Amino acid sequence: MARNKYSVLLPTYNERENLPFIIWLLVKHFSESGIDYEVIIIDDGSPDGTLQVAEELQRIYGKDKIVLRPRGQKLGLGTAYVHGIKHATGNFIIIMDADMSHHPKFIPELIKKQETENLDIVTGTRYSGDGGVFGWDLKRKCISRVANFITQMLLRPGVSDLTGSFRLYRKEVLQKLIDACVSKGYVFQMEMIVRARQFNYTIGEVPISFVDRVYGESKLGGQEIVDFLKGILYLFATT
Ligand SMILES: Nc1nc2c(ncn2[C@@H]2O[C@H](COP(=O)(O)OP(=O)(O)OP(=O)(O)O)[C@@H](O)[C@H]2O)c(=O)[nH]1
Ligand SMILES: *[C@@H]1O[C@H](CO)[C@@H](O)[C@H](O)[C@H]1NC(C)=O
Ligand SMILES: [Mg+2]
Repeated sequence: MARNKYSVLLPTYNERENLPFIIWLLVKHFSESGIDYEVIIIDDGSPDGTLQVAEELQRIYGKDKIVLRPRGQKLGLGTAYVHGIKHATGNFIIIMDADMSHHPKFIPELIKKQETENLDIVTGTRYSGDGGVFGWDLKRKCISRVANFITQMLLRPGVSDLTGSFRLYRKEVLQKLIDACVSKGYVFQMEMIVRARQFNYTIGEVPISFVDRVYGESKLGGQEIVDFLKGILYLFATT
């Protein structure tokens, strides 16, 4: 059997402080478990100089491990994945945030789950087993819980964490889902799982602990919540 290769898609926008640490952890956990990998950094013209930090990291860890696919301006997360997957050479794709909310130590667990059950998708979940959220204030915890609850009621996706974005996909599965998904922003991660159910892909879950960003700014505001509700209703109406 051919050996698997894992391409990590790492979108960045103003992650200068976080990037060296997340890359160091990724390299550490991949090399310790003897897993073949590459990290594709998709920086959207961050004004804080994230790209220069990424270039330095590429010099340290090598061009085969750290791949840079920058874009000139902030074009959004959804299209960052579309852009990144085009350059991925692995047969599996891992999607995660670069702000240290998603710890690379969970990656071997996602991979093991995929291998033992031969799954199409494995998603990190904050809402079952040992999973959890750290560093969020009560307001944000409530918003996240309520959003998840509403979605569970309306869409019955059979997955406990819909808005999380720490996931492992077979490459061709992710490509099909990206082609099928229409929503943007926060709803995107949720639509991916809802569509995956429609296509009858097999999905597994691994409990993860999610830690709020220490460096950099959060953007969750009233407009995001309104967009999110609109997105759920759209999915409810069309699936
Ligand atoms: N390439 C690219 N990356 C982005 C863009 N927006 C956000 N990101 C990155 O996508 C990941 C998730 O974004 P976050 O800002 O952490 O979103 P969040 O986790 O919902 O919110 P906070 O962590 O509270 O700010 C991070 O690695 C960001 O740097 C974008 O427009 N383009
Ligand atoms: C998924 O499975 C259901 C039930 O077995 C079936 O009716 C449906 O046609 C399948 N959908 C696809 C896209 O294969
Ligand atoms: Mg974040």
